[in-house]
Amino acid sequence: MAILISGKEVSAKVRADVRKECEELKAKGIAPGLAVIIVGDDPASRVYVNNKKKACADVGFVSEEYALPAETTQEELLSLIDTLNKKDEIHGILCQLPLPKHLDEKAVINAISPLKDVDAFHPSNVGRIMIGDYHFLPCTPAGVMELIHYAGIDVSGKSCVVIGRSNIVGKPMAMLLLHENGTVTICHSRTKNLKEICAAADILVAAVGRPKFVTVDMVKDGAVVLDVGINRDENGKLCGDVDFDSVEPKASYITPVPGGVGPMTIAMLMKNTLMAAKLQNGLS
Ligand code: L34
Repeated sequence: MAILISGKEVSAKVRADVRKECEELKAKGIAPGLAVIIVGDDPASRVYVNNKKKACADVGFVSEEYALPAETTQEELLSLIDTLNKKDEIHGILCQLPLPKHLDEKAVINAISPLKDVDAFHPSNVGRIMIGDYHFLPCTPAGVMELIHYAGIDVSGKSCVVIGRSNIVGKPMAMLLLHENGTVTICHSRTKNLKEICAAADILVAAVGRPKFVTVDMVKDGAVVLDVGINRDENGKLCGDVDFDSVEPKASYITPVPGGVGPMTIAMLMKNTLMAAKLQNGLS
């Protein structure tokens, strides 16, 4: 029986810390502000953006939502980002991904001022993470690390396997584990012997985006299993990348979906926005 690492619980603690610091900033006349841009009407993105707005209200941030129609042009989107880059009351800018196909995600990410880039997706922030000299960490991998710390798990010297190599999760996740002296392997769609590599992991992070992809035969006895996936199963029910029911008895620690990494992504966004407000006011 694994110990469940609750993202609900840990995210509430992170948010409580942010709330307290936000009050202190407000006493100095600084009200942290986050702008969230959502283009089109993807229902999952809508849920995540709503959760972000609620979190802002919960910690005391000002939040602005820019809900743009699916037909928005690249020029219109870049022009909005330019306005927000120059707006003093806005410290963090986030453009919810994925964008409709006709829009150029890379150009949009590049347009956000690195100082307001609370996703840490801008190449300059990505580079800073690579060399370990950063202000912002990408929210999802940072949230996974927070869960690992909260559970009291020491990464140093452990065999860590990340399944998935996206710029948003897999690659930075591997880097953060490496920073804590893990011995890190990244697996992906071309990996040979995926099962054997995963089954040797002390710490296994699943970020593939395929429902119940990680089965019990891929997990070592007593492994720590962190599930980044948010999928729908054959019955339309929310599920992770890990086949929770079969893996849970074999793992030492495991995160649930929902209520695991998802709420942490949002809590870390609050932390980054607070940091952005401090940075832009010469306080950090
Ligand atoms: N720019 N785009 C940008 N930044 C991000 O950090 C994200 N991400 C991912 C998708 N696109 C993004 C998110 O916000 C994924 N993500 C995200 C955020 C919140 C939740 C899940 C993913 C979340 O709230 N999950 C809940 C359940 C939500 C539900 O009911 O569907 C959970 O308990 O896991």
